[in-house]
Amino acid sequence: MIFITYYADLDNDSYGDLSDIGNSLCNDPGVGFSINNTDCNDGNITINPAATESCNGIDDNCNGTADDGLIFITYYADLDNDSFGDLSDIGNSLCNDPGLDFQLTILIAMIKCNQSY
Ligand SMILES: [Ca+2]
Ligand SMILES: [Ca+2]
Ligand SMILES: [Ca+2]
Ligand SMILES: [Ca+2]
Repeated sequence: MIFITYYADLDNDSYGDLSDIGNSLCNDPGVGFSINNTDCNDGNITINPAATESCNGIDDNCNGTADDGLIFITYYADLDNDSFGDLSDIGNSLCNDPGLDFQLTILIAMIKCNQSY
């Protein structure tokens, strides 16, 4: 008899639940189980070690860090939408473009000193 340790894989992404201690079985339990336990979110099929990290504040690829490997740019509030960021804003480092109301260039932010114009 060959016993293999199987781990619950509830989302069926082929990666077992990281928190599962596993069951040593001599028969393949089939769907819903995996021989690894590397899935950091076994309730979401798009989150597993093979996933591509996307900008969402979540650790998609289960390497322990959210949004790692993505390009972060510092954006500054631009409430009057004149494309010059607020000089007094300390800025936000973001991996996605927040759109209008923000401007990304620190040099431009330094030039603009009055957001009411
Ligand atoms: Ca899984
Ligand atoms: Ca998963
Ligand atoms: Ca990650
Ligand atoms: Ca992410």
